[in-house]
Formats: sequence, structure tokens, C-alpha cells
Amino acid sequence: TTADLETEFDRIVQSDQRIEPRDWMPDGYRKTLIRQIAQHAHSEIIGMQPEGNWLTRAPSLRRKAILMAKVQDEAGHGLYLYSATETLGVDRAELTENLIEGRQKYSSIFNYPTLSYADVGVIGWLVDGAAICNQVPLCRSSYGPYGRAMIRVCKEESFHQRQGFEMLMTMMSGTQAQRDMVQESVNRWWWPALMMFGPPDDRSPNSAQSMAWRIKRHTNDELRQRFVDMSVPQAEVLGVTFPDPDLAWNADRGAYDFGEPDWDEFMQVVKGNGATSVERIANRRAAHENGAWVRAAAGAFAARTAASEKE
Ligand code: FAQ
Repeated sequence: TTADLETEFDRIVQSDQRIEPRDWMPDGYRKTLIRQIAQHAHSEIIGMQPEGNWLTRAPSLRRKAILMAKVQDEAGHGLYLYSATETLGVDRAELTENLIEGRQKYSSIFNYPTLSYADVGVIGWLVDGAAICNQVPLCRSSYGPYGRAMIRVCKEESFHQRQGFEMLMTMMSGTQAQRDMVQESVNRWWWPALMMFGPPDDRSPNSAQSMAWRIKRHTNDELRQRFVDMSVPQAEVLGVTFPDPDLAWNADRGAYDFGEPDWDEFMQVVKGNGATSVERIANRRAAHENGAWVRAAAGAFAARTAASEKE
């Protein structure tokens, strides 16, 4: 009966074992996973654009090769995550339609422009840094295919974070103009990076249920705090500051106090009114439409191969 299936599902989740694609799961669990994993996949794919903007202008062959590899890694992450979503019974083509028609979201962070080359380093350091902070606990997510995809994604994101930090260290030991460029970039990205963790806990409609199902392992505010605590000493090593007058060590809590992100700006960006929202989706749509002939050719080739194997 359904009650037995539910009891078994709860037992698996509560004992920290994994739900696998063929296991029974509540409809809400399936829907939540499709929403979160698809949004995550879309973020990786849209996330190629801000840094991709600097590929043709990287200052050396070495920096260009590194950046190209990083952007390709993001494409790979998107593909594993679309595959993980497909195990829940949806089709990748449908997910892409949802993205370009604005029916599914992607991370707010990718709706900001990359105005200087320092942004490449700051995205690696802060955006990949925030992504790791959020995603390491997701390696223990209750849904098997998602947790397993996260392991490899996190390893690659850690490498991306290091490359961003290394690039910024190089710029910080350069000229005053380079140091100013890094600080200006940090000023623009700090608050949007904090918004990546989602709305505050008292305004996060999905957290409680997702935590009960062990899809999420920590609340949005817990992870935001962890990210701040991790980033401040790194900023000191680099020699940059964060644009927050309320940022201060709190000895009682053993953590940094920090100011409130502009949640009105966050809501606007999530609604599709970010500085580059329209451009990001237009680029994705154009790439999808320009790739139609590749999908058609691959489909025709697969059908012909299957037919000749039958003969
Ligand atoms: N942007 O109730 P909650 C990367 C939405 S890293 C846009 O708290 P939830 C790597 C949320 O969907 C970035 N929307 O929701 C990379 C919900 O709306 P819905 C991707 C946001 O799911 C680095 C509503 O607000 N990482 O790509 C955001 O429990 C460099 C209420 O929120 C992931 O996706 C936001 N920031 O918690 C690539 C990680 N925050 O769906 C290239 C996996 C919230 O009901 C270069 N996802 N919303 O219509 C998660 O951990 C969770 O989904 C959260 C949100 C924590 C993002």
C-alpha cells in the first residue's frame, strides 16, 4: 500500500541511505528535486556566459587556456545535472525549453555583467567559493544521482576557486591600477555572492521541507554565515576589503557579524529584471536554435546505426 511505501521511503531517508531512481518517492519530493536540480543545471549552463565574455580578451595564452578549461567544466556540470534530472522522469529538451521560455529559474548571480578582467578572478574566488560552500553538503543529499554528481562537481569547483584566488594574488602583486581593479570588482560581487544562498530562512518557503527530506542539509542562512567566515581571512591574505561597514568579528558567537543584503534587488533579479537577464536568455536561445541541425544530424545518425545493427 502507499502507507507502506511511505514508511519505507521515510526509513531510507532517516537512516541516511539513498533514494534511487526506481524507488518509490512522494510526488512532492520528485517535484522539488526536479526544480532544484534543473535550476542548478541551468545555472551551470548560463554561468558559462559571464566568464565566456573574457575568453577573447584574456591577457596571455596561459590565462586563456585556463579560462577556456573552466568554462568547459561548467558545461560538463550542466550536462551531469541534466542527466541527474532525467532520472526523475523529465526530458532534457523539455528542461531547455523551460529555461528559454522563463518557466524555470537559474542562479541570480549570473545576471550581473563582467565589466573588467578582474571579474574572472573574483568569480572564481567568490562565486565558485559560494558554490562549493552550498554544494559540499549536497554531496550527502538523499537523492543518489544528485549527491553523486555533486562529488565530481565540487572537486572541479574547488580547483576553479583556487585558480581565481591565484589570479587575484598575481594581480594584487602587480601595479596600483591592477590592485584597484581587483578591489572595484570585489565591491561589485560581494553582495550578489551572498545572495546566491537564497532568501533569509524566515522567507525561504522550501527550506523546511527540503531539510526534512534531507535534500538540503543546512539552511540558507547557515551556509551564508559559513561563507562569510571562510572569506574574510582570505580577503585579508589578498589585501582587499568587503564593502560592508557592519562586518565585524563577534567573539561571543565565534563568527562574523555582517550586514543585510539588499533583498529587494535579489527579488528583482530573480524575477528576471537583472542587468543582463534578457541578454543571457537571448544568448542561450540563439545557441539552442543554431544547434538544431547538430541535434537533427545526431538523431539521424543514431537511428541509422540502430537500424543497421538490427540487420
Ligand atoms: N537565484 O525556498 P528557497 C554554479 C529561489 S552555483 C535564483 O530558499 P530552495 C557554479 C528558489 O529557487 C549556482 N533563485 O529555495 C558556477 C525559490 O523559487 P522557486 C547554482 C533563487 O530551493 C560557478 C525561491 O527563490 N547552485 O552554478 C536563489 O530551498 C561559477 C525561494 O527560495 C545551485 O543551484 C538564487 N540565488 O533554496 C557556475 C545549488 N535562491 O524554485 C559558473 C543548488 C533562491 O520555488 C561559474 N540549489 N531562489 O520558484 C540550492 O541549494 C537551493 O535551490 C538554493 C535555494 C539554496 C539556491
